[in-house]
Amino acid sequence: MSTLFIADLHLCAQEPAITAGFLRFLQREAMHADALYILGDLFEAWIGDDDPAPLHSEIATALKALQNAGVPCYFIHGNRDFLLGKRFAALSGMTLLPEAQVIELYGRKILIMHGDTLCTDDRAYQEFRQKVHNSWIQRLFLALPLRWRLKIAAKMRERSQQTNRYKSEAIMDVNPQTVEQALLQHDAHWLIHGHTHRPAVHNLILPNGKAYRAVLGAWHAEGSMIKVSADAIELFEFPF
Ligand code: LP5
Ligand code: MN
Repeated sequence: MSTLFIADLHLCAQEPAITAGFLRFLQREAMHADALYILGDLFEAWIGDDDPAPLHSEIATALKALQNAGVPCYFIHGNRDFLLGKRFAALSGMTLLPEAQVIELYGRKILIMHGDTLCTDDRAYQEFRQKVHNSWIQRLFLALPLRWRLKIAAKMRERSQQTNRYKSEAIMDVNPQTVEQALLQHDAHWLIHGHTHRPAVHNLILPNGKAYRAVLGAWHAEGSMIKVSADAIELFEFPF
């Protein structure tokens, strides 16, 4: 048996093929797993659990079916869906996890995160993140009418795409020292994350021995998943 990890599907109404691919993945793969971990940016943008977008109930129903089939599903927020809340978690049967979580699978301790907090060279992002993770700012935002929230989110997406054009690729990747600190702090030798959209398994040498950083790919023309079993931790790209 195995446990599956995915991230960065960026589901939205404009990409129905990815949504269809995800629904097939749930049916064909996840249904037969010990558990499914979704490590953030499941959605392109999340402006509150009260958003009546049909996609949200479609995904909640499919995820709930997974739980009803006995496959637990866990969720770590990404930088696009950090407002996904208890109401959607209950509807979908997902268990919300903190931004960094150590799990033990088949005798291995694995640190899981979305990955954006590892990109510490991107100071502008880290400052932005601090602001939008302020509980009062979030409460204020969620109290706004939905149409205002849609406009603000669109503006944020636009500004992000604009600023990203002028950022170096290196700045938008993880900082190696930050990765090492995270692994040492959590006493783990495996790290699985998403966010950077740079799928790979990296070998690391820590002061206390070998370690591995496994990065999930974003879902575009293909899906990406990491499969953890008693024998191996493998990264897969697959047609959905
Ligand atoms: O997301 P992506 O891949 O483009 O880039 C990310 C970082 N950008 C972000 C911003 C998100 O895209 C915005 C999503 C909004 C949806 C949810 C709305 C919830 C609102 C909640 C309010 C409480 O995460 C980007 C990183 C990149 O990853 C790589 O790591 O570089 O970081 C940035 O672009 C941050 C910029 O440097 C600064 C952004 C300033 C945005 C200011 C918004 C002002 C508009 C407000 C209108 C009222
Ligand atoms: Mn992300």
